[in-house]
Amino acid sequence: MGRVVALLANFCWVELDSPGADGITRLLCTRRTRLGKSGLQICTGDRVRVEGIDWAAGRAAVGSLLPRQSLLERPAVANVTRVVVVVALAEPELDPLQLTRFLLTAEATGQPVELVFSKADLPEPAAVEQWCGRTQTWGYQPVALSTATGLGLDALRERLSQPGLAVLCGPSGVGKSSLLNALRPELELRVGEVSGRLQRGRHTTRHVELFPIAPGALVADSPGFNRPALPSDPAALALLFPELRQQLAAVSCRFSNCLHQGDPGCAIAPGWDREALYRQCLADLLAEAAREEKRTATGPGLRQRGSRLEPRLDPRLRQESRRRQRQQAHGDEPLEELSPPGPAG
Ligand SMILES: Nc1nc2c(ncn2[C@@H]2O[C@H](COP(=O)(O)OP(=O)(O)O)[C@@H](O)[C@H]2O)c(=O)[nH]1
Ligand SMILES: [Mg+2]
Ligand SMILES: [Zn+2]
Repeated sequence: MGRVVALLANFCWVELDSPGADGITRLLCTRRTRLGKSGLQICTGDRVRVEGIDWAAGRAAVGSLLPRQSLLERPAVANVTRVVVVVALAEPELDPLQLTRFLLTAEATGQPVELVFSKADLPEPAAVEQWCGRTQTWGYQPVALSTATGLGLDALRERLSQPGLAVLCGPSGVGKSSLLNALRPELELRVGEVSGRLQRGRHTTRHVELFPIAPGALVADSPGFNRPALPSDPAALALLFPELRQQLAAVSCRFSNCLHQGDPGCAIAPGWDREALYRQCLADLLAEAAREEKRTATGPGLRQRGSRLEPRLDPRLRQESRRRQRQQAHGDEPLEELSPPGPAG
């Protein structure tokens, strides 16, 4: 038994629950892209049984996957017990809508969510206070932190040292890798470029890697991305806002499918801080759902282009996919480089 701590193209590293022959704790395992009848893909964080162990070579194969307790969708990490959303107070400028989308993805795991404001050395102290106070009204207990001055590091280390699996997520460039380095100086993750390093080499991955920071406590650094997806069910959105969740637990709306936009009989009084952000997310989610419906209704058409067949795209979809490509080209961090398969080092 063990846990997948890093994924490579066709392999994964599995950290064993208890050391095997010669004290080996980590095995390089082959994996099928999909496991058995379930069709599930292995994620970082998955608990697995390994088989066919070759202790001398440090190799094995993933035999089966244990049921997941939770799943963070992006970055894909299974069995997360805490999600840490990291946004910078400056450089890059804090965008409340982007922060909200990260918080929603985090809340969707059903696990405790921590909010970290990084680069607290950059803005005026009043601005730090203002963001902390504001997000407290959202239902969070934020930590303002600076790896430059050391502010807030002990507070965060304490929260992350409990047994479990915490994932750092947030936009690129906010200081996630710097933060993990500061919590674990011996790590030396590459700052300002890519996170994660097992050995040198040219295997690429877009996946996450897990690092122990205290006994039983793992923290995942993840490659940044800038626009997390929204849930697909509009009625589920409100429950991902802690300030609404709390009110709705006490009083329910007159209509069970209420989208809480201030209609008569709605339990949510207008004028709350994230109301505009909530409505923006709701509008984006409905637009995405409409696009999806249109796509599936039309079906996957093909068109002839030169000698090739290529998928026929709705012009709006085409724009969307160009936007995605741009986002991938500029917004996301570069691919991580990982080692070629070899003995664990
Ligand atoms: N001023 C300041 N800069 C920071 C801080 N933490 C990280 N940085 C800088 O922010 C940039 C991005 O950091 P990195 O850790 O790679 O961010 P990541 O993309 O979220 O992993 C680097 O140039 C860091 O030196 C901080 O606390 N204060
Ligand atoms: Mg990084
Ligand atoms: Zn309502």
